[in-house]
Amino acid sequence: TVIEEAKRLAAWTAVDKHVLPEHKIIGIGSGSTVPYVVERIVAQGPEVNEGRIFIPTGFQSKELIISSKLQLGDVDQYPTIDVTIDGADEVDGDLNCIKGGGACHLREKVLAEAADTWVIVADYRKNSQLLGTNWKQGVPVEVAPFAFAKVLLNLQRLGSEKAALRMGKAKAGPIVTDNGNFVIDAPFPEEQMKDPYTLLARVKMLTGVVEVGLFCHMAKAAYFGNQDGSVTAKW
Ligand code: DER
Repeated sequence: TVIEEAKRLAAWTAVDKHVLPEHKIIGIGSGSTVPYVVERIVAQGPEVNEGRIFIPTGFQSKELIISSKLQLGDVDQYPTIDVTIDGADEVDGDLNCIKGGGACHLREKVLAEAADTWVIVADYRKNSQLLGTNWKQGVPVEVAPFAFAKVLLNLQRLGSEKAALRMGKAKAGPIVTDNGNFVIDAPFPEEQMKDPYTLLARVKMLTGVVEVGLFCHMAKAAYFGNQDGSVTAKW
């Protein structure tokens, strides 16, 4: 499909530009765009990948590394990472992102921060000027299950009237993250989304919040595959 081709285009462009032979410790994000990143890295050949270590951002990411027969490593062993490539739910004009559509944003943010270079890959649907323009599901907030009701109330008081616990589709009850936590999806008014860094700070401070799906001032570059086969790069 056009969207899958756009994801592949973004992923291949980013790998060709940012995953160089001298890069040995590589963070692998989560979602449906990242498999194209791994596909392109594998295509660099066994000699280049010999001696490289790949750090996952969750269960799905780990399985992708294993099934691609790449060497798996843990962030405990490699606290600093050469380059991490990941997807996003939406990216604004300053490279701030909403992430967490796949409920993987805690480990994703750890690896984004640990990386010398953090790069986003996505299809054209994620390329916005203002967060919340296309991604209407709200800011994903990972919370300790014990505190979810309190955090829900405090998010509503902070301005997210429609904040709601993310429920399973093929599972009765709320989804549970790779870390054993819940996720609240919190849509905020445009006014607040204009300053994602302030919003991030306010939400992160709420007791019981584990991590917030706003990644501000972290990305070095973002690549978006377009419907016409071109790539838009933002940096
Ligand atoms: O959960 C996340 O942040 C993922 O990176 C994800 O939302 C991006 O998903 P996609 O690559 O499947 O669009």
